[in-house]
Amino acid sequence: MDEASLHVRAGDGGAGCVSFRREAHVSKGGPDGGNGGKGGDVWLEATTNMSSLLVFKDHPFQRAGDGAHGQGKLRHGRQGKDRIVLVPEGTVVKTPDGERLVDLVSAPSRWLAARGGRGGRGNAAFLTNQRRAPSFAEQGEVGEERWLKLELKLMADVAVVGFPNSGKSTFVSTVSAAKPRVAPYPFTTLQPHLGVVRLGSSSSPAGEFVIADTPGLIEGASEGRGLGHQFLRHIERARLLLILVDLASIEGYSPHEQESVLINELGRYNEDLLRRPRLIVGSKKDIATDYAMSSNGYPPYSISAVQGSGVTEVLWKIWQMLQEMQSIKIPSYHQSMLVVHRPEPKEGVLVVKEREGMFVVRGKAVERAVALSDLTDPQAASYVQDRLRRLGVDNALVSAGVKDGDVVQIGELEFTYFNDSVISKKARSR
Ligand SMILES: Nc1nc2c(ncn2[C@@H]2O[C@H](COP(=O)(O)OP(=O)(O)OP(=O)(O)O)[C@@H](O)[C@H]2O)c(=O)[nH]1
Ligand SMILES: [Mg+2]
Repeated sequence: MDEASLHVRAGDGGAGCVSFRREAHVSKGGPDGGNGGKGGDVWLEATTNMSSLLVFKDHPFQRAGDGAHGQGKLRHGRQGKDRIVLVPEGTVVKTPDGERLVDLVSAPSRWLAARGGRGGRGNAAFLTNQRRAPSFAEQGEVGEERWLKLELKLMADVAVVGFPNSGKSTFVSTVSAAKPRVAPYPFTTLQPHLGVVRLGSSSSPAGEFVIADTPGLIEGASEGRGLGHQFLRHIERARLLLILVDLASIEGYSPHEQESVLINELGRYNEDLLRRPRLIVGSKKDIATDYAMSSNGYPPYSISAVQGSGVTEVLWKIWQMLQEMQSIKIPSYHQSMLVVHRPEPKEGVLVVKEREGMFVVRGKAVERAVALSDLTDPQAASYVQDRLRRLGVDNALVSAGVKDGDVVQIGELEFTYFNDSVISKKARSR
Protein backbone atom coordinates (compact mmCIF):
# COMPACT_ATOMS: atom_id res chain seq x y z
CA MET A 1 0.00 0.00 0.00
CA ASP A 2 1.26 3.36 -1.06
CA GLU A 3 0.19 6.42 0.95
CA ALA A 4 0.51 10.17 0.71
CA SER A 5 -0.92 13.31 2.26
CA LEU A 6 -2.19 16.06 0.04
CA HIS A 7 -3.26 19.58 0.86
CA VAL A 8 -5.71 21.10 -1.60
CA ARG A 9 -6.59 24.76 -1.66
CA ALA A 10 -9.10 26.20 -4.08
CA GLY A 11 -8.79 29.77 -5.33
CA ASP A 12 -10.42 32.70 -3.53
CA GLY A 13 -13.16 34.55 -5.32
CA GLY A 14 -12.27 38.00 -6.57
CA ALA A 15 -13.76 41.02 -4.79
CA GLY A 16 -16.63 42.96 -6.25
CA CYS A 17 -15.89 46.53 -7.26
CA VAL A 18 -17.40 49.83 -6.14
CA SER A 19 -17.55 52.19 -9.06
CA PHE A 20 -19.87 54.76 -10.66
CA ARG A 21 -20.26 55.67 -14.26
CA ARG A 22 -18.46 58.85 -15.09
CA GLU A 23 -19.33 60.79 -18.19
CA ALA A 24 -18.69 64.40 -19.00
CA HIS A 25 -22.33 65.37 -19.37
CA VAL A 26 -23.82 63.07 -16.70
CA SER A 27 -23.39 64.46 -13.21
CA LYS A 28 -24.47 61.36 -11.28
CA GLY A 29 -23.81 58.13 -13.14
CA GLY A 30 -25.24 54.83 -11.93
CA PRO A 31 -23.20 52.14 -10.16
CA ASP A 32 -21.06 50.09 -12.56
CA GLY A 33 -18.77 48.04 -10.31
CA GLY A 34 -18.29 44.54 -11.79
CA ASN A 35 -18.37 41.23 -9.95
CA GLY A 36 -15.26 39.36 -8.88
CA GLY A 37 -14.39 36.14 -10.71
CA LYS A 38 -14.93 32.75 -9.09
CA GLY A 39 -11.85 31.08 -7.60
CA GLY A 40 -10.51 28.00 -9.42
CA ASP A 41 -11.46 24.51 -8.21
CA VAL A 42 -9.07 21.71 -7.35
CA TRP A 43 -9.94 18.39 -8.98
CA LEU A 44 -8.41 14.96 -8.58
CA GLU A 45 -8.30 12.97 -11.79
CA ALA A 46 -7.33 9.33 -12.27
CA THR A 47 -4.77 8.65 -14.97
CA THR A 48 -3.16 5.54 -16.41
CA ASN A 49 0.20 7.30 -16.68
CA MET A 50 1.08 7.09 -13.01
CA SER A 51 1.50 4.09 -10.81
CA SER A 52 2.53 5.49 -7.45
CA LEU A 53 1.93 8.41 -5.13
CA LEU A 54 5.62 9.26 -4.98
CA VAL A 55 5.20 12.73 -6.53
CA PHE A 56 3.11 13.89 -3.57
CA LYS A 57 6.03 13.36 -1.22
CA ASP A 58 7.71 16.31 -2.96
CA HIS A 59 4.57 18.24 -3.90
CA PRO A 60 1.95 17.86 -1.17
CA PHE A 61 0.48 21.35 -1.73
CA GLN A 62 -1.78 21.86 -4.68
CA ARG A 63 -3.73 25.03 -5.19
CA ALA A 64 -5.92 26.62 -7.80
CA GLY A 65 -5.84 30.21 -9.03
CA ASP A 66 -7.71 33.10 -7.42
CA GLY A 67 -10.50 34.89 -9.24
CA ALA A 68 -9.69 38.39 -10.45
CA HIS A 69 -11.37 41.41 -8.86
CA GLY A 70 -14.23 43.13 -10.59
CA GLN A 71 -13.62 46.53 -12.17
CA GLY A 72 -15.53 49.62 -13.18
CA LYS A 73 -17.61 49.81 -16.36
CA LEU A 74 -19.19 46.50 -15.28
CA ARG A 75 -16.08 44.55 -16.08
CA HIS A 76 -16.31 41.25 -14.21
CA GLY A 77 -13.17 39.59 -12.91
CA ARG A 78 -11.82 36.55 -14.71
CA GLN A 79 -12.33 33.10 -13.14
CA GLY A 80 -9.38 31.57 -11.32
CA LYS A 81 -7.64 28.71 -13.08
CA ASP A 82 -8.72 25.22 -12.03
CA ARG A 83 -6.04 22.86 -10.83
CA ILE A 84 -6.24 19.25 -12.03
CA VAL A 85 -4.20 16.96 -9.81
CA LEU A 86 -3.42 13.65 -11.49
CA VAL A 87 -3.49 10.51 -9.36
CA PRO A 88 -2.96 6.87 -10.35
CA GLU A 89 -5.94 4.66 -11.08
CA GLY A 90 -7.09 2.90 -7.94
CA THR A 91 -6.44 5.84 -5.62
CA VAL A 92 -8.69 5.94 -2.58
CA VAL A 93 -9.24 9.42 -1.16
CA LYS A 94 -9.88 9.78 2.56
CA THR A 95 -10.08 12.47 5.19
CA PRO A 96 -7.11 12.65 7.56
CA ASP A 97 -9.30 10.72 10.02
CA GLY A 98 -9.59 7.89 7.55
CA GLU A 99 -13.15 8.53 6.40
CA ARG A 100 -13.45 7.34 2.80
CA LEU A 101 -14.53 10.04 0.33
CA VAL A 102 -14.05 8.58 -3.12
CA ASP A 103 -12.41 5.73 -5.05
CA LEU A 104 -10.90 6.92 -8.29
CA VAL A 105 -10.99 3.50 -9.89
CA SER A 106 -10.32 4.21 -13.53
CA ALA A 107 -9.24 7.02 -15.81
CA PRO A 108 -10.51 9.59 -16.41
CA SER A 109 -12.77 9.81 -13.34
CA ARG A 110 -12.67 13.21 -11.71
CA TRP A 111 -13.59 14.38 -8.27
CA LEU A 112 -13.99 17.89 -6.93
CA ALA A 113 -11.62 18.09 -3.98
CA ALA A 114 -11.93 21.79 -3.11
CA ARG A 115 -14.43 24.28 -4.45
CA GLY A 116 -13.30 27.74 -5.45
CA GLY A 117 -14.79 30.70 -3.60
CA ARG A 118 -17.58 32.62 -5.28
CA GLY A 119 -16.73 36.04 -6.59
CA GLY A 120 -18.08 39.02 -4.66
CA ARG A 121 -20.82 41.07 -6.29
CA GLY A 122 -19.92 44.54 -7.45
CA ASN A 123 -21.92 47.55 -6.30
CA ALA A 124 -23.97 47.46 -9.52
CA ALA A 125 -25.54 44.27 -8.20
CA PHE A 126 -26.85 46.07 -5.11
CA LEU A 127 -28.84 48.64 -7.03
CA THR A 128 -32.45 48.80 -5.91
CA ASN A 129 -35.17 51.42 -6.07
CA GLN A 130 -34.39 52.40 -2.51
CA ARG A 131 -30.64 52.20 -2.97
CA ARG A 132 -29.86 54.17 -6.09
CA ALA A 133 -26.15 54.59 -5.41
CA PRO A 134 -24.87 51.51 -3.52
CA SER A 135 -21.54 52.44 -2.03
CA PHE A 136 -20.37 48.96 -1.11
CA ALA A 137 -19.51 45.66 -2.78
CA GLU A 138 -18.99 42.10 -1.61
CA GLN A 139 -15.65 40.53 -0.87
CA GLY A 140 -14.85 37.30 -2.67
CA GLU A 141 -15.50 34.06 -0.82
CA VAL A 142 -12.45 32.24 0.47
CA GLY A 143 -11.67 29.01 -1.45
CA GLU A 144 -12.11 25.68 0.32
CA GLU A 145 -9.00 24.02 1.63
CA ARG A 146 -8.31 20.78 3.40
CA TRP A 147 -5.95 17.93 3.94
CA LEU A 148 -6.64 14.65 2.20
CA LYS A 149 -5.12 11.25 2.65
CA LEU A 150 -4.45 9.30 -0.53
CA GLU A 151 -4.05 5.56 -0.52
CA LEU A 152 -3.20 3.42 -3.48
CA LYS A 153 -3.86 -0.26 -3.60
CA LEU A 154 -1.16 -1.22 -5.99
CA MET A 155 -2.19 -3.23 -8.98
CA ALA A 156 0.70 -4.84 -10.71
CA ASP A 157 1.34 -3.93 -14.32
CA VAL A 158 3.68 -6.88 -14.66
CA ALA A 159 3.72 -10.16 -12.78
CA VAL A 160 6.86 -12.28 -12.78
CA VAL A 161 5.99 -15.97 -13.05
CA GLY A 162 8.51 -18.80 -12.95
CA PHE A 163 9.61 -22.08 -11.40
CA PRO A 164 10.75 -22.03 -7.79
CA ASN A 165 14.33 -20.81 -7.36
CA SER A 166 14.46 -19.42 -10.91
CA GLY A 167 15.56 -15.97 -9.70
CA LYS A 168 12.26 -14.07 -9.64
CA SER A 169 12.90 -12.36 -6.31
CA THR A 170 16.47 -11.52 -7.23
CA PHE A 171 15.28 -9.83 -10.42
CA VAL A 172 12.49 -7.90 -8.73
CA SER A 173 14.77 -6.70 -5.94
CA THR A 174 17.37 -5.38 -8.38
CA VAL A 175 14.86 -3.36 -10.40
CA SER A 176 12.60 -1.99 -7.67
CA ALA A 177 12.57 -0.99 -4.03
CA ALA A 178 10.80 -4.25 -3.12
CA LYS A 179 13.09 -6.48 -1.10
CA PRO A 180 11.67 -9.99 -1.11
CA ARG A 181 13.82 -12.68 0.46
CA VAL A 182 16.27 -14.41 -1.85
CA ALA A 183 17.60 -17.89 -1.03
CA PRO A 184 19.14 -20.82 -2.91
CA TYR A 185 16.18 -23.13 -2.40
CA PRO A 186 12.64 -23.42 -3.79
CA PHE A 187 9.57 -21.78 -2.26
CA THR A 188 11.39 -18.96 -0.56
CA THR A 189 8.71 -16.52 -1.59
CA LEU A 190 5.32 -17.34 -0.10
CA GLN A 191 3.22 -14.41 -1.24
CA PRO A 192 3.36 -11.76 -3.96
CA HIS A 193 5.47 -8.66 -3.37
CA LEU A 194 4.93 -5.45 -5.28
CA GLY A 195 7.58 -2.95 -6.27
CA VAL A 196 7.59 0.22 -8.33
CA VAL A 197 10.08 0.31 -11.21
CA ARG A 198 11.22 3.74 -12.35
CA LEU A 199 12.87 4.22 -15.71
CA GLY A 200 15.24 7.06 -16.50
CA SER A 201 16.82 9.29 -13.88
CA SER A 202 15.13 9.70 -10.53
CA SER A 203 14.79 13.48 -11.00
CA SER A 204 13.02 13.12 -14.35
CA PRO A 205 11.65 9.60 -14.59
CA ALA A 206 10.76 8.54 -18.12
CA GLY A 207 8.15 6.16 -16.84
CA GLU A 208 7.21 3.84 -14.05
CA PHE A 209 5.31 0.64 -13.58
CA VAL A 210 4.52 -1.83 -10.84
CA ILE A 211 6.07 -5.27 -10.85
CA ALA A 212 4.93 -8.24 -8.77
CA ASP A 213 7.21 -10.98 -7.52
CA THR A 214 5.24 -14.19 -7.04
CA PRO A 215 5.82 -17.56 -5.39
CA GLY A 216 7.23 -20.35 -7.54
CA LEU A 217 4.79 -22.19 -9.79
CA ILE A 218 5.27 -25.89 -10.67
CA GLU A 219 3.65 -28.57 -12.78
CA GLY A 220 0.56 -29.86 -10.99
CA ALA A 221 -0.01 -26.66 -9.04
CA SER A 222 -3.66 -26.87 -10.10
CA GLU A 223 -3.87 -30.17 -8.17
CA GLY A 224 -2.37 -28.45 -5.19
CA ARG A 225 1.28 -29.37 -5.70
CA GLY A 226 3.85 -26.94 -4.37
CA LEU A 227 2.06 -23.87 -3.09
CA GLY A 228 -0.89 -24.61 -5.33
CA HIS A 229 -1.91 -21.69 -7.43
CA GLN A 230 -4.30 -19.77 -5.23
CA PHE A 231 -1.77 -16.97 -5.07
CA LEU A 232 -2.36 -16.38 -8.77
CA ARG A 233 -5.52 -14.50 -7.93
CA HIS A 234 -3.27 -11.70 -6.76
CA ILE A 235 -1.79 -11.32 -10.21
CA GLU A 236 -4.94 -11.73 -12.25
CA ARG A 237 -5.06 -7.98 -12.53
CA ALA A 238 -1.56 -7.78 -14.00
CA ARG A 239 -1.60 -6.45 -17.53
CA LEU A 240 1.51 -8.27 -18.63
CA LEU A 241 3.11 -11.57 -17.63
CA LEU A 242 6.85 -11.94 -17.47
CA ILE A 243 7.62 -15.66 -17.77
CA LEU A 244 11.02 -16.19 -16.22
CA VAL A 245 12.72 -19.41 -17.36
CA ASP A 246 15.84 -20.66 -15.61
CA LEU A 247 18.75 -21.04 -18.04
CA ALA A 248 20.77 -22.90 -15.41
CA SER A 249 18.07 -25.48 -16.02
CA ILE A 250 16.52 -27.10 -13.00
CA GLU A 251 15.35 -30.69 -12.51
CA GLY A 252 15.76 -31.52 -16.15
CA TYR A 253 13.28 -28.98 -17.43
CA SER A 254 14.67 -27.15 -20.43
CA PRO A 255 13.75 -23.45 -20.69
CA HIS A 256 11.23 -24.40 -23.39
CA GLU A 257 9.63 -27.02 -21.16
CA GLN A 258 9.50 -24.60 -18.26
CA GLU A 259 7.64 -22.13 -20.44
CA SER A 260 5.04 -24.66 -21.58
CA VAL A 261 4.49 -26.03 -18.06
CA LEU A 262 4.06 -22.51 -16.64
CA ILE A 263 1.67 -21.42 -19.34
CA ASN A 264 -0.32 -24.61 -19.01
CA GLU A 265 -0.70 -24.05 -15.27
CA LEU A 266 -1.70 -20.42 -15.74
CA GLY A 267 -4.38 -21.52 -18.22
CA ARG A 268 -5.73 -24.17 -15.87
CA TYR A 269 -6.16 -21.53 -13.23
CA ASN A 270 -7.82 -18.96 -15.46
CA GLU A 271 -8.09 -19.14 -19.25
CA ASP A 272 -7.98 -15.35 -19.49
CA LEU A 273 -4.34 -15.52 -18.48
CA LEU A 274 -3.55 -17.28 -21.77
CA ARG A 275 -4.64 -14.20 -23.66
CA ARG A 276 -2.62 -11.87 -21.45
CA PRO A 277 0.39 -10.43 -23.32
CA ARG A 278 3.60 -12.04 -22.11
CA LEU A 279 7.33 -11.71 -22.36
CA ILE A 280 9.66 -14.70 -22.07
CA VAL A 281 12.94 -13.96 -20.28
CA GLY A 282 15.78 -16.33 -19.43
CA SER A 283 17.44 -15.93 -16.02
CA LYS A 284 20.93 -16.64 -14.66
CA LYS A 285 22.62 -16.31 -18.04
CA ASP A 286 25.96 -16.00 -16.24
CA ILE A 287 25.72 -19.65 -15.25
CA ALA A 288 23.55 -20.88 -18.11
CA THR A 289 24.09 -24.47 -19.22
CA ASP A 290 25.45 -25.01 -22.73
CA TYR A 291 22.23 -26.84 -23.53
CA ALA A 292 20.05 -23.88 -22.50
CA MET A 293 22.10 -21.50 -24.62
CA SER A 294 22.16 -23.73 -27.69
CA SER A 295 18.59 -23.09 -28.90
CA ASN A 296 18.83 -20.31 -31.42
CA GLY A 297 17.20 -17.03 -30.49
CA TYR A 298 15.39 -18.52 -27.52
CA PRO A 299 14.50 -17.06 -25.17
CA PRO A 300 14.27 -13.65 -26.82
CA TYR A 301 15.64 -11.90 -23.72
CA SER A 302 18.04 -13.19 -21.13
CA ILE A 303 19.40 -11.60 -18.02
CA SER A 304 21.78 -12.07 -15.16
CA ALA A 305 20.15 -10.34 -12.23
CA VAL A 306 23.31 -10.97 -10.21
CA GLN A 307 25.61 -9.26 -12.73
CA GLY A 308 22.96 -6.81 -13.87
CA SER A 309 23.34 -7.64 -17.55
CA GLY A 310 20.35 -7.57 -19.89
CA VAL A 311 18.12 -6.15 -17.16
CA THR A 312 17.71 -2.63 -18.58
CA GLU A 313 16.72 -3.98 -22.00
CA VAL A 314 14.01 -6.09 -20.41
CA LEU A 315 12.65 -3.13 -18.45
CA TRP A 316 12.42 -0.94 -21.54
CA LYS A 317 10.77 -3.79 -23.46
CA ILE A 318 8.17 -4.09 -20.68
CA TRP A 319 7.61 -0.36 -20.76
CA GLN A 320 7.15 -0.42 -24.53
CA MET A 321 4.67 -3.30 -24.31
CA LEU A 322 2.70 -1.54 -21.57
CA GLN A 323 2.53 1.61 -23.70
CA GLU A 324 1.26 -0.38 -26.66
CA MET A 325 -1.48 -2.00 -24.56
CA GLN A 326 -2.54 1.31 -23.03
CA SER A 327 -5.94 0.88 -24.65
CA ILE A 328 -6.44 -2.73 -23.57
CA LYS A 329 -8.25 -2.82 -20.28
CA ILE A 330 -8.42 -5.67 -17.86
CA PRO A 331 -12.10 -6.01 -16.93
CA SER A 332 -11.57 -5.57 -13.20
CA TYR A 333 -9.85 -2.24 -13.85
CA HIS A 334 -12.83 -0.95 -15.66
CA GLN A 335 -15.30 0.05 -13.05
CA SER A 336 -16.65 3.50 -12.81
CA MET A 337 -15.67 5.89 -10.08
CA LEU A 338 -17.12 4.97 -6.72
CA VAL A 339 -18.18 8.01 -4.77
CA VAL A 340 -19.20 7.81 -1.18
CA HIS A 341 -21.93 10.38 -0.73
CA ARG A 342 -22.03 12.34 2.47
CA PRO A 343 -24.52 14.93 3.58
CA GLU A 344 -23.36 18.44 2.83
CA PRO A 345 -22.64 20.47 5.93
CA LYS A 346 -25.75 22.40 6.93
CA GLU A 347 -26.00 25.90 5.56
CA GLY A 348 -27.86 27.19 8.59
CA VAL A 349 -26.92 29.58 11.34
CA LEU A 350 -24.95 28.39 14.30
CA VAL A 351 -24.56 30.56 17.39
CA VAL A 352 -21.86 29.62 19.86
CA LYS A 353 -21.55 31.27 23.22
CA GLU A 354 -17.80 31.63 23.60
CA ARG A 355 -17.99 33.03 27.10
CA GLU A 356 -20.15 35.38 29.15
CA GLY A 357 -20.96 38.39 26.94
CA MET A 358 -19.30 36.98 23.80
CA PHE A 359 -21.07 35.16 20.96
CA VAL A 360 -19.77 33.79 17.66
CA VAL A 361 -22.11 33.25 14.71
CA ARG A 362 -21.12 30.73 12.03
CA GLY A 363 -22.57 29.70 8.68
CA LYS A 364 -21.64 30.21 5.08
CA ALA A 365 -24.47 32.55 4.12
CA VAL A 366 -24.01 34.58 7.28
CA GLU A 367 -20.28 34.96 6.85
CA ARG A 368 -20.82 35.94 3.24
CA ALA A 369 -23.33 38.60 4.23
CA VAL A 370 -20.76 40.46 6.29
CA ALA A 371 -17.91 40.14 3.81
CA LEU A 372 -18.37 43.55 2.26
CA SER A 373 -15.82 45.98 0.92
CA ASP A 374 -16.39 48.67 3.52
CA LEU A 375 -18.37 47.94 6.63
CA THR A 376 -17.99 51.43 8.03
CA ASP A 377 -20.15 52.67 5.19
CA PRO A 378 -23.67 53.32 6.58
CA GLN A 379 -25.32 51.81 3.49
CA ALA A 380 -23.28 48.66 3.85
CA ALA A 381 -24.11 48.46 7.54
CA SER A 382 -27.81 48.73 6.87
CA TYR A 383 -27.55 46.07 4.13
CA VAL A 384 -25.77 43.73 6.56
CA GLN A 385 -28.33 44.35 9.27
CA ASP A 386 -31.15 43.54 6.92
CA ARG A 387 -29.48 40.38 5.57
CA LEU A 388 -28.68 39.05 9.03
CA ARG A 389 -32.22 39.54 10.18
CA ARG A 390 -33.54 37.67 7.14
CA LEU A 391 -31.09 34.81 7.74
CA GLY A 392 -32.48 34.45 11.25
CA VAL A 393 -29.39 35.64 13.11
CA ASP A 394 -31.33 37.96 15.43
CA ASN A 395 -33.65 35.19 16.51
CA ALA A 396 -30.80 32.74 16.93
CA LEU A 397 -28.91 35.20 19.11
CA VAL A 398 -31.94 35.83 21.28
CA SER A 399 -32.48 32.08 21.71
CA ALA A 400 -28.84 31.74 22.69
CA GLY A 401 -29.42 34.32 25.46
CA VAL A 402 -27.78 37.43 24.08
CA LYS A 403 -28.14 40.62 26.17
CA ASP A 404 -27.71 44.28 25.28
CA GLY A 405 -24.04 45.19 25.27
CA ASP A 406 -22.78 41.69 24.46
CA VAL A 407 -20.17 41.32 21.74
CA VAL A 408 -21.08 39.32 18.62
CA GLN A 409 -18.56 38.10 16.10
CA ILE A 410 -19.39 36.97 12.55
CA GLY A 411 -16.50 36.22 10.25
CA GLU A 412 -14.34 39.30 10.40
CA LEU A 413 -17.06 41.55 11.75
CA GLU A 414 -17.38 42.27 15.45
CA PHE A 415 -20.21 44.38 16.84
CA THR A 416 -22.07 45.17 20.02
CA TYR A 417 -25.58 43.85 20.28
CA PHE A 418 -28.49 46.06 21.15
CA ASN A 419 -32.02 44.84 20.94
CA ASP A 420 -33.41 45.39 17.47
CA SER A 421 -30.36 47.16 16.20
CA VAL A 422 -26.96 46.13 15.09
CA ILE A 423 -24.32 48.79 15.36
CA SER A 424 -21.10 48.21 13.58
CA LYS A 425 -18.35 48.59 16.12
CA LYS A 426 -15.24 47.42 14.40
CA ALA A 427 -14.48 45.77 11.10
CA ARG A 428 -11.12 44.15 11.38
CA SER A 429 -9.06 44.25 8.21
CA ARG A 430 -8.92 40.97 6.29
N1 LIG B 1 24.35 -16.92 -10.78
C1 LIG B 1 23.18 -16.40 -10.64
N2 LIG B 1 22.39 -16.75 -9.60
C2 LIG B 1 21.18 -16.18 -9.47
C3 LIG B 1 20.71 -15.22 -10.40
N3 LIG B 1 19.47 -14.84 -10.01
C4 LIG B 1 19.18 -15.53 -8.88
N4 LIG B 1 20.20 -16.32 -8.55
C5 LIG B 1 20.26 -17.24 -7.39
O1 LIG B 1 19.20 -18.17 -7.48
C6 LIG B 1 18.71 -18.48 -6.16
C7 LIG B 1 17.23 -18.29 -6.10
O2 LIG B 1 16.95 -16.92 -6.28
P1 LIG B 1 15.53 -16.29 -5.86
O3 LIG B 1 15.55 -14.92 -6.40
O4 LIG B 1 15.28 -16.50 -4.43
O5 LIG B 1 14.57 -17.21 -6.72
P2 LIG B 1 12.98 -17.23 -6.71
O6 LIG B 1 12.54 -17.50 -8.08
O7 LIG B 1 12.46 -15.99 -6.11
O8 LIG B 1 12.66 -18.46 -5.79
P3 LIG B 1 11.29 -18.82 -5.00
O9 LIG B 1 10.85 -17.61 -4.29
O10 LIG B 1 11.67 -19.90 -4.09
O11 LIG B 1 10.32 -19.28 -6.04
C8 LIG B 1 19.49 -17.59 -5.21
O12 LIG B 1 20.53 -18.33 -4.64
C9 LIG B 1 20.02 -16.49 -6.11
O13 LIG B 1 21.23 -15.95 -5.62
C10 LIG B 1 21.59 -14.86 -11.49
O14 LIG B 1 21.27 -14.03 -12.35
N5 LIG B 1 22.78 -15.49 -11.56
MG1 LIG C 1 11.27 -15.69 -4.57
